[in-house]
Amino acid sequence: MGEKQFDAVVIGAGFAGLYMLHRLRQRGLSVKVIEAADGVGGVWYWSRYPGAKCDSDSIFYNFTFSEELYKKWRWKDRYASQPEILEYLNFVADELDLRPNIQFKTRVNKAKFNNERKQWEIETDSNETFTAKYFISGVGCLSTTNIPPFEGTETFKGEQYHTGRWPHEKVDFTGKRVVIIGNGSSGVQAMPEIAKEAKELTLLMRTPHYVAEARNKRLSKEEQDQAIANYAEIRDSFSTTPGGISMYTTGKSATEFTAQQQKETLDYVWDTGGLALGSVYTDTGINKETNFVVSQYVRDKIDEIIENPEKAQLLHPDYYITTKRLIIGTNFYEIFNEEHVNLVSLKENPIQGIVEDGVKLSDGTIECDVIIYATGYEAMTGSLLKIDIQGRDGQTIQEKWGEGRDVKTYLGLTMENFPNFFMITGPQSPSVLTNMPAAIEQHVDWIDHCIEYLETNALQTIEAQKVSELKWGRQCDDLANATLFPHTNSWYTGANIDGAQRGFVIYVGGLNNYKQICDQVADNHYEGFSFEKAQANV
Ligand code: NA7
Repeated sequence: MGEKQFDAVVIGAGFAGLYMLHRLRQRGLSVKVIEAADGVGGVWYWSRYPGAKCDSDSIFYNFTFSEELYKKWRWKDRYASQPEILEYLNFVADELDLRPNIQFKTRVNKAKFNNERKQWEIETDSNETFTAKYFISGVGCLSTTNIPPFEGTETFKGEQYHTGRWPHEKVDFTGKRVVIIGNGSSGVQAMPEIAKEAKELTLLMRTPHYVAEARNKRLSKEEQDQAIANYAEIRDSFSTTPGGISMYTTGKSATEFTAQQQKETLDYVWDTGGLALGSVYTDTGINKETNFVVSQYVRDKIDEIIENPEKAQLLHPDYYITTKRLIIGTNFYEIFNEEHVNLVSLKENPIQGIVEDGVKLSDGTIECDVIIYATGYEAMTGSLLKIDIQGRDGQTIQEKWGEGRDVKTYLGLTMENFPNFFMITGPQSPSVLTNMPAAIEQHVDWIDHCIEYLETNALQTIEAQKVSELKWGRQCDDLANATLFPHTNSWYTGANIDGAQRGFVIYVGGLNNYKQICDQVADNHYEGFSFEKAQANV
């Protein structure tokens, strides 16, 4: 066993795992990070599809825990592309010298809490067993790809790709007929790039979505300097705003403005770009009247941009805007004015299966050379459920969470029966509704302080009480039920996957409020948790 025994084992070398490693190592603990890929980056290692970008403004999409580290990095674009984010995470790994503690090309298959030794035993696909007092998941909430079980995929003679598992080599679409299934963020970002090369591009669309203009651009030297000078404000926004990012807002409901004022404001937001369509009014997520104003604005924009009224109509979303992740894109609606870009609504014409020369729909086959599955992820719980994690008495997460939506956690960070196990960006935390690095810094800092508390008080384990889980679950549900979120089928509810269990598993009260709750729990000596004391050596 020797060197395979650690104080802490962390799964994943994305934003979460890298920062967790840094913090625990600074605390003097021995740490091993286990990562399936052969490099750092997490989701940004895998999602290499053309056009892949982050939808948070780049200057917020980084760590802020170290002023020195923050000031050494300059983003090139307003929205960072996947290669640039991967470069950033490699820069962080190098600056903090993190690689020696990371074991790459290794996947955690199983983890079991040994109640006698009060240790986690973690097994990998390389047939190694690691033991650790603390076991921490940094697997991410959008990392296990969803490929719908279409019949006949193995019979297709052309190329097939999932956006979240894109090859490292460039895929050449020149002269090819391409079919893309899915128009979430990945499909919307990829299509305009693929349309530049492909002979024909056809979107198979199940649900039309709201796409706001990104207005991406190169950052000037002055803008980069300004971002660096604004370090304190940017760091502050991580903990004082609901989304861990400063965004434009009127600070009011749309109902407080005249129709003309609404139009002027929304024009401004559309022209300046980004996710501000979601933040411009304070009640878009809870007030149907405001929601309609913003939703209708986008539908009108679609009609304005797309020349063919039938296509425009097919692209009209009809759910409450922001109850699915708002998509930001560049020239997405515009490409439907190009002759070689086609749109098929699956509502009237569902997919029957994949055949050797294309995709078979109920009214015929669309022949193609390439199929792209931009069909998203088993969001929130998929990656944790893929691992056989057994807590006390062999209870598994699968048993605890049912099919994955009957989630029970305390603060989205811990669970009853799973001592010393922590989840970064777990379900029932606010993370997916926020600027991820902000949520990750908050989670990691809380876990790190919790471990410090255990170590300084000679405590062997910490474990959520059942009653705390019940109360937290109720708090999450009550908050969600006061919003429009549960009205919409989305990956927030698990409804993106056919036949999957439904359930809304996100804390919607905002990162700022969530942080206060977590801090209060810690200040009250980890209220709602139980502890076991370390046995004194006799
Ligand atoms: P998303 O946002 O989950 O989008 C997946 C898309 O694939 C969406 O349009 C789905 O339609 C569609 N889909 C999924 N399953 C099927 C089947 N069986 N048939 C047809 N179409 C299907 O994933 P992305 O990768 O684009 O983005 C994920 C997140 O990453 C994003 O929100 C950002 O936060 C970054 P649906 O809407 O479910 O009807």
